[in-house]
Amino acid sequence: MAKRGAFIVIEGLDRSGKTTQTTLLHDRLVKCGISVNLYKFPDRTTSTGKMIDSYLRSQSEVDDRAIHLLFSANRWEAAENMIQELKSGITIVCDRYAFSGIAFSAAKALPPLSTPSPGDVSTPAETPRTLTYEWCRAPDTNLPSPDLVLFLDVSPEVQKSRGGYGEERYEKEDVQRRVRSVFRRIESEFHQESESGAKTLRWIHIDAGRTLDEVSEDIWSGVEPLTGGVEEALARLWSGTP
Ligand code: Z5A
Ligand code: MG
Repeated sequence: MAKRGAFIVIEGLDRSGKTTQTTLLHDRLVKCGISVNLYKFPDRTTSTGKMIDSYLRSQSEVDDRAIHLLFSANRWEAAENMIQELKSGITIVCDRYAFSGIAFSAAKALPPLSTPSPGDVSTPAETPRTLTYEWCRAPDTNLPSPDLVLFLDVSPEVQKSRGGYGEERYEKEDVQRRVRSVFRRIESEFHQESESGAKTLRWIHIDAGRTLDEVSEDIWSGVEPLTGGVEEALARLWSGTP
């Protein structure tokens, strides 16, 4: 039977180099003669994406639950195309996915890890308790599951030193620390599942505070085994999760 394309997601903290590395990876795969398409979430070009873009630039206010569902809808509207491409043998490299969705929304309901700075819009006092981890995960259940997640980790100091940081809504140190703690939970749950023998996606944690080339090489070590395609059927996210 013909193999399907691999589904590879690059996730991570803000300014960790996701967009830079997805582009470098895409170009490297093309050079190897692999048929590959690039996706990025949020896709700000669609009608849901335009609402998300306006919210992220603080040009509009949207209820925390409604914006969470819009981010998820932005993925669902691309899902069928992604599935068809993967089945036809095209590899997909994706810049952020459902894990960012959970991390940024569930972080809003966590207590601040430091004294909130003036203008911090997402302190729990203003945030509905309904934004639990489980609630945030639910709308993305059954989306196509990546085969591999490459998680780029950077310290708050490195984030601040990188271009353009601080322009959008969530780019504040306390928000980023809470986001990091939710990402840790997601990562540890996938590790626990794979240790218990469950078939799950592979999650690789990468120190993205190093040079572009060092990070690219770590990414390539994870991706290279998938360049020949994937035999297993495409799995769905959290479909077996209680
Ligand atoms: N969000 C959400 O709430 N819910 C969801 O479901 C999803 C997203 C999918 C916008 O995302 C926001 O949406 C984001 C999460 C939330 N919130 N925040 N904050 P976005 O993906 O559109 O965000 P972005 O504008 O692309 O920024 P980014 O992703 O944070 O940046 P990045 O892609 O990780 O980094 P980069 O653009 O590749 O690099 C940043 C700079 O660092 C640039 O000048 C590079 O040249 C430099 N760079 C990169 N790597 C290196 C190394 N290794 N060394 C030195 N310099 C480097
Ligand atoms: Mg980016």
